[in-house]
Amino acid sequence: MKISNIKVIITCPGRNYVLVKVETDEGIYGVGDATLNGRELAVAKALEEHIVPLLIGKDPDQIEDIWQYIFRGTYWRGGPVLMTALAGIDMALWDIKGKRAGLPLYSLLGGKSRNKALCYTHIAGKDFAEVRDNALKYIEKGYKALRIQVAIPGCKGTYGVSEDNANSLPFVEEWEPGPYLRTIPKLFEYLRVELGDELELLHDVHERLAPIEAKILAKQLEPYRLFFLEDPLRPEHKDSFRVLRQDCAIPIAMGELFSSKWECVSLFENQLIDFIRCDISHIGGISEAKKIANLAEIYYIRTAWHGPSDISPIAHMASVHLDLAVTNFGIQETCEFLPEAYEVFTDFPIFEDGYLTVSEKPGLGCDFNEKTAKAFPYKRGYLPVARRKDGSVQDW
Ligand code: GCO
Ligand code: MG
Repeated sequence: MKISNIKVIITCPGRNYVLVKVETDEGIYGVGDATLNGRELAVAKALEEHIVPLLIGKDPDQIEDIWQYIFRGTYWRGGPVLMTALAGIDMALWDIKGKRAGLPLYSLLGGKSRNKALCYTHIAGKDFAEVRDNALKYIEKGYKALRIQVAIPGCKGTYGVSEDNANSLPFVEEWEPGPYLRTIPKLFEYLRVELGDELELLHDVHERLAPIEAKILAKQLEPYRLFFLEDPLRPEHKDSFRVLRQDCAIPIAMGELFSSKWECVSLFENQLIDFIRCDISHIGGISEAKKIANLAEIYYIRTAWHGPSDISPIAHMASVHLDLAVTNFGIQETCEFLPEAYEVFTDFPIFEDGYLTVSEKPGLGCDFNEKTAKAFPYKRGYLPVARRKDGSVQDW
């Protein structure tokens, strides 16, 4: 079997997605997700101009060799754009392998370690009462775990709380650590009273704090028993996690900004995090994610793959296959897709009573309709930018 053609399709069924379709001379094809929010065209060009020409004529069964060839066979390598491009190819190759074998991906990864994957989704609100009301709606749907964000008083626009953004240029949020640090512990104190002890609560700091600020927050959140505190710090200086870790009993999750397994090593070896949250679409795909999960297993660190709505259902399916297969699974982030997405994609992870599963279809078990994908053309879009009240740029 040989790779005969690779299509890169950019579609916007409510959100922009970059989809990869690897075709073979025997008619079997595989699909992958190469979406990088706000940088979609950069990934698409990297694929079309630099990566696809290398792969025509190659044997799609040789996933590891193709991965190494794209990553190590070139001098300039790594980073989010190239690793997202590589992820799109890697997923499509695993999809082909599964279809050839007639087996779902989880089976190729060693089979099921569990029958279903505990998941969480995002809840936000303009004030505490709105957060509670939204949480109750999702508890009603069956969710056992929720990631909670709230608008910060005095700050225009807050991470996790949606804002209308009519023009396509970045919305400018205002953000200040002081009000944030005063608000969040009170929010979780309120939620434990209002929602009880059983619900698993999570919070995403989104890398906005300095090390000592993160530590102050983590200490104050200890009594509310978070499932994890996500991305308290930026990934650039991993030693800062020691500040946070010392004398603080709160599970820490990290990894959505990572592009490779090497970024995980010092956090694992020094046991500075408890959950690894890489995005399968941004770290080079299923092959790299499996290696990361195996490295994490040594330290009893569990997986919590990134699963927001800005990656496509294809990547979400890949994540759930891994969740079912790896022994050190922790939790899976999930989202509700917009109705237009159901016109483009054939399958989505199956949600039932707070858990996710996948169908028994071979490979990833998700396809997309090229014709309808093309009917939703790319729309330029940016993530917001955050500034302090004095006008200076803040990490987003
Ligand atoms: C998460 C992430 C997302 C990001 C988004 C940016 O935990 O799901 O932090 O909410 O903001 O993926 O593109
Ligand atoms: Mg996050």
